[in-house]
Formats: sequence, C-alpha cells, structure tokens
Amino acid sequence: DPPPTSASDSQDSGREPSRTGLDPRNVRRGVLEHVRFSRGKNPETATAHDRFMALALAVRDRLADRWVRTARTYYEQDVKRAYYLSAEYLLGRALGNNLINIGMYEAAEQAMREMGVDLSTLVEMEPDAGLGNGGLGRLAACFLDSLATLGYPGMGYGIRYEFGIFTQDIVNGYQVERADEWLKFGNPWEIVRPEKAVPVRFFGRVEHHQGADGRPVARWVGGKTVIGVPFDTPIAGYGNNTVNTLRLWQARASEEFDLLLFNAGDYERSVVEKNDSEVISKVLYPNDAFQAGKELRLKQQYFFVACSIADIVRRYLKSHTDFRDFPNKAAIQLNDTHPAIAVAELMRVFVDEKRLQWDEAFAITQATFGYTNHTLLAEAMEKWPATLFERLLPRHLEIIYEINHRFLRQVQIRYPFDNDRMRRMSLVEEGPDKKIRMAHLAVVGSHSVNGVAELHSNLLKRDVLPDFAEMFPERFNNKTNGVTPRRWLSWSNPRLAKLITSRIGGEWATDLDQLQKLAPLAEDAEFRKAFAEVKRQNKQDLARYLRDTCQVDLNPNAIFDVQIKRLHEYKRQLLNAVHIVSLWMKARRDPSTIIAPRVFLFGAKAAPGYHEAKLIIRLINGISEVVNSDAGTTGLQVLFVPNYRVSLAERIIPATDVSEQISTAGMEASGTGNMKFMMNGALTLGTLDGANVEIRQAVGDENFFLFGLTVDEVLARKRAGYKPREEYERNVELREALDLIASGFFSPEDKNLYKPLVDGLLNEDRYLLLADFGAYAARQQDVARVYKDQEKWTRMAIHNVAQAGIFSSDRTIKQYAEEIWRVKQTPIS
Ligand code: GPQ
Repeated sequence: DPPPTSASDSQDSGREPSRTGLDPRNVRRGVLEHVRFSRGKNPETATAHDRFMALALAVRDRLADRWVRTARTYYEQDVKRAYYLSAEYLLGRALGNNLINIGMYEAAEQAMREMGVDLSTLVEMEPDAGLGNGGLGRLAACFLDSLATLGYPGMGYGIRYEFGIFTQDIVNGYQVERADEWLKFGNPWEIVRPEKAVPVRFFGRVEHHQGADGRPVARWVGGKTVIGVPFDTPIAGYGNNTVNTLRLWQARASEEFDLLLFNAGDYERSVVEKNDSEVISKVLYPNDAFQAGKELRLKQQYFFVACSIADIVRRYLKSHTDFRDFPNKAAIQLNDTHPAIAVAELMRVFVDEKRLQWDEAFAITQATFGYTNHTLLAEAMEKWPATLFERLLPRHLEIIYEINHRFLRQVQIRYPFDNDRMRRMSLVEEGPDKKIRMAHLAVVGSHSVNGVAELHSNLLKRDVLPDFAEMFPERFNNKTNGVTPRRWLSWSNPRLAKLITSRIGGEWATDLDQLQKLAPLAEDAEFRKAFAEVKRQNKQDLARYLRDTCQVDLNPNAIFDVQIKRLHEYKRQLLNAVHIVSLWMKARRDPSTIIAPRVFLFGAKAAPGYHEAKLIIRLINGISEVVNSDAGTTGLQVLFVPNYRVSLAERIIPATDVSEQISTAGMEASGTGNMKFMMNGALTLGTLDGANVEIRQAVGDENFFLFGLTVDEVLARKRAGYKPREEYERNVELREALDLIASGFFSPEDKNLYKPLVDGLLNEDRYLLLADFGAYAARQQDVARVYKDQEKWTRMAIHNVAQAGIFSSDRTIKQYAEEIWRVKQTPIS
C-alpha cells in the first residue's frame, strides 16, 4: 500500500549489505545475524530449525525493498490491479521457490556449505503451507507466481487458516487424519498488519428508512462484529523486481468481548463467544469439489470477502472519489463460487454505505467481477438455504432478491411467457426449502464467466449453464489452466532444468514455448541418453526417499506408473486398482504375461466424511501388501504414499514415467497434475477429459496413450440404460479381479469389507469404470510394450516436454490479464 514516499525508502544503497547482498559472503552474514538477533542463539546452540528460520528471514530481508518499491510503484502510477479472491491457496514450501525466483539459490547453497550446513536439510524443515485441498488451491498459488513473474499488479486475498489440509497417516491400511499444525513453530514469511484490521458484521437486522435525500436507506444493524486481521506474504517474481502480496485474513474477536470479559458479568459466556469469533479462520474445510453446506463455511466465505472488499474500496478511495472509475482500477476474479457473496457485498457497500444509485452500482459491480467455474459436478454446486442467509446475512439476502427481481424481469422481456426458463435461471431455487444458487449469482454479477479447459468451457455452456450462455454469449470464455515452470521444473527437477538450459539456454523459465527447441533433439542419440539418465537418477532419488520414509524397496528400473491427486470416485483410482489386481492374477498364473516390471504409486487424501473414498484407500493398501509380497516373481509393486502434498509432488513428478489421468470423460474440469507430469517427461495414459484433450492435441496422438469413452459416449451409454453387470459378464479378467476383491482376499480380517465397493460397481457404476476397463487394460499393455523400446519411449518423453509450453500458467495469466482484467504489466525499477 502507498507507503508515503520518503528519502530513506529510495536510498536502497544505504542498506546494510548483510540484509540485501546476494553474494554468499553477505548471505552468510545475514543468516548469522538472524541466528543471533532474531533467534537469540549462538551458532553453536542453533538448531536446524533456527537455521531454517534465520535463512528464511535473510531471504525475506532481500525481498523487503522490492516489496515496498512494488507497492509504491503501483500506487504512484495508479495502475489497475487484479484481485484474486480464493478460499484456498495451496502454496507448499516457500524457501526454495523464493531462492530460485530472486536468483540466490547458488549463493545460499554456498553460504550454507561454508557454515557446514546442507541447504536441502533446511529446505526440509519448512512445513508445507497447505491452505487448500487440491487443484483449485494449487492453481491459485501458480497464478500468484505468474502474476509476479510477468510484472502484473496482482494481489491475492484469502483466509489465514490456523490449520490447513489435514495430515494423513495410514494406520492398518486406513486413512487417519491429524491436525495440520503448520504455524506451530512460527511462519517466517508473513507480516501481520493490525493497523489494517477490518470489522465484519454477522447476524443482526435491517432497518429501512427514508434518507435525507428522499431516497430509501437500508441500515444493517445489531448482530455481532468480528475483526479481520491481515497477514501479508510476499510473492516474488522470477528474475525481476516485482514482489506482490498475498493478504490472508485471520479472525479475531472484537473489543466488545474484551469489555464483557473485563466486566466479568458472565465471564464464562464471553470467553465462549470470543471463541465463536476466532473459530472462523481456524480450519480449512477438507472437501474437494463437494459442498457440505455448513454454517461455519458460509461465515468463512463472507468473512474473507467482506475484509477483502473493504480493503479494495479503501485503497481505491485513497486516490479517487468517484466510483464510476472503479472498474478501471480494480478487477476482481472469483475463484469458483466460494467468494461469490462478494457480488452482494460490493453492492451493499456501494448502495448502503456509499449511497450510489442501484443501476449505477450494479453496472460497476458487473464490470468489476469475473467468475471462474472449476467443476461440472452437481454435488459441488454451492446452494445455501435462504433461511441460513437470512439469519447470518439479512441485508445480503435482500440484495440478492433485488438483483434477482431485476434480472428475471430482463429474462421475461427477452423470453416472454417462458416461466420454465425463469424458474431455471432464477438465483433462488424454489421448493420446500428455498436455496440461493451461488453460481447464478456469480454469472449475473460478472462480465466474464470462464471454464478451465476447452472441453470444460464448452460443456459448461452446453450442459450446466445453457440458458445463461444463450442469453449472454459474450460473457462466456475459456482460460485453460497452467502451472508455473519455476516450481514444477526449475525447482523440482534441477537435473532436467540444467540439461534443457545446456541445450537451448535458460530463457524457457519465463518463455516456456522455447521448449519447442527440444523437439529436434529427440532425434539426437546423445541428448536422448542424457535425458533418460536424468529420469533414471530422479527415479533412484525417489526410490531412496521412499525406502527411508516408507520402508519399501522399489525397483528403480521398473516403469514408475503414478496416480497422485485427491481421492474421488470420478478420478477412478479404483479403475487403476482393479487393473493392478487383474495384472497380478495373470502374472501369478504366468509371469511371462508381465511385459515390463512396474511400480504403481498412489498418493491421495480422502475427505474425512467420504466413506467410499476412504475404503478405496484401504483397498489400495490391501492390494499393496499382497502384490509386494511376491514382487520377485511378478515384477509388480504397489505403494500408497501417505500424506500426499505439494512437497511430495515435487519429488514424485520428476521420477514418473506414466501419468495416470483416467477420470470419466466430462468429469475432470481440467486437471493440472497432468500438465506437471508432461513438463517433466512423463507420458500420459488418459481419457478425453479436461485438459488431457489439449495435451494430446499438443503432443500428437503418437505421443499419448488414449483410452476410454468420450463425453458424448458416456452420456449415450447412461441414457441407453447402462448395465455394468454386462461388462462384468463379458470380460473374464475384469470378472476375476472383481471376484477376488469381493471375496475378501485383500481384507482377511473382514471378508465383506470391500463388498460395498464391488456392489456399487456391479449395480450402478456411476463413473463407468467397468465400461472403460477393457480399453484401459489394453492401453496399459501398449504402455509396457513401448517402454521396452527405450529409445522410442525417450523420444516420446522429449516431445512431451517440448510441447509443454502452452501449459505454463504464464500463458494462462496473460490471457486473464488481457482478455478479462485489462491490467498492464508494470515493471519495477
Ligand atoms: N477443483 Cl470445484 C478443485 O480442486 N476443487 C474444487 O472445489 C473444484 C474444482 C479442481 C478441478 O477438479 C480440476 O479439474 C481443476 O484442474 C482445478 O480445480 C483447477 O481448475
């Protein structure tokens, strides 16, 4: 924010070099000073954790000037900013990423070495910032990196959860959740800014008066006030001077509770109520693409939205008085409908607090917001009971009704006598318990609505919001997801990064299309050898890590076949598992049926209340125990790696040969893991779903293992009355695998354990796993055959890397910036 310009701010040259110098000597001095002055230790008594904190603080020092300069530049140039509102940021670790982005990785490594410390040991001390569930939260993190790297004035807003996504233990094959205490030992990156705290009202009632100007006034009064305290985290661009801000809000009880406590009328109750306030930012809801509909979740959503909108409006008013210019200074992107209440909140601020006319306020609101949809799944669509809304946010409910009233009048004029259409398009789902449809609110309140892959954006128009796409065709667009090559190549795969740079230079890190220069090198035998050697070493590293952490000895010469993502029935980890069982049964009868040895890796958290998903984890562990016991004869190994998270993905992806992207067509909006694997030279075994379609287009069918029904085939099969049992009867290999699972073979302590899973497949099979089984098994045979031809495999892998350029989140963010936000790159001198 606009730090008042002062002489001292601009005199960076006057800073102590131990706080700014990027050379190893000054980095070492900086770290030693932090050991002494921030940790209060001698170098001799400092622990590894003290050294991690000291190094992180030394890195933060080196971001500080740029951070201040970035804020001042945006303020002085009065640029338009892009605000990303997201309930989730799955950041992972920051140390390595910051070292890479500000170009001091080597210096830090040397400085630490001179102190007798291994940098990688310190990197491991940092807990993952796991403030997200999966793809949606990790996308937000990649976007922050790209915004800063491209020099866009962008800012993230979210919640500072005290507990992020749970830690997963596996006990007797079952998932057991533990609280994620990521803040326990302190967070060296964040800075709290209590002077920018914001009050947020909940509950209460609305009073309607006649204003002095003769217009009606609504006043939201009473209820309870909670305070939002911002914590800022610097987001450094790669190879530039930009340091943007991620501002996360923590809930604090307001002073009224302290007064109650002081007066001690009812001491106990006031302490309890203090907790009620502070619980709002306590924990991340652990559901991925699923709405549980809990009151506390709606409180979280409104809490961070109200704080963020107040902050954005306050910043605007520092340099402006007339709100008509607001959309020229602020673009606000809604990451799914989790922050969609922002539409009503901005209207409330404009109309009730700033006294704008409704129509003008709504035009400004629409011009400000963009909405990104991330799923087509009905169970993920957010709908809140009107009764809950009325209690918690009475004024917002009135505003939503008013928006709806005016909107439905438009529909009526455009489509007279079409009551069914009005009912379908309404922001309110009528029925015994009225519900507010947050997606409709987001669409109506925005000038842009986008999906996250070509296929998904098309299905969104065709199947989910057809009436809206028909009425507002210009609003709908696509922004295919991307991932940051800094974390997902430079940082996580330094061997491949180095090899690439040795052949085509280092510009690819900010211009990923340059990777295309690798395509001709697929025919260069020497390059292929070096490329295959990188993969071999990465696999060896991973095998070593998993030996140390999971006590399994994996064959590093086997195909590493990996499925890592949230556990969801639509993602079909169960298809993978059933296929492994069938492979193993064949191998037991005749080991020569195994073309190439293979290691199957899984990593996945299941939502704690999702019983089927948890049972699938138990099954994979059951299969693992059996299959690994005779790996010597079959060449097959299975491992469920516990506690899958960003930092584990960074180890696994560079070591992967086969990327399993096997969701039922039409279910995975985009996927982003698929892109990370491709960028690291894994071959995709996948369906025509989400961004798989575009990956295959980019690499060509000859460099992709395609299988399975298309979206329209899936719909046709369902319409024709799909009978999964017929697939079971038809396919012997499928039948014997399902029979073995149903028999209790993988759960001797409870023979019926997996019956519900198998019965679900035989009787309903919502995700058409059995319909795709034959095609999947056949394609897996092709995978093994091609792998035997190592030269061919390596050529295919190189082509995957060479065509990964379009899946950089830099490309995605440029499209958002140019086509939705209209924000300009603003270099920091
Ligand atoms: N996604 Cl709605 C999530 O990770 N969480 C959610 O709540 C919703 C979607 C994912 C989606 O399943 C993936 O296909 C996308 O690649 C990802 O969002 C990012 O767009």
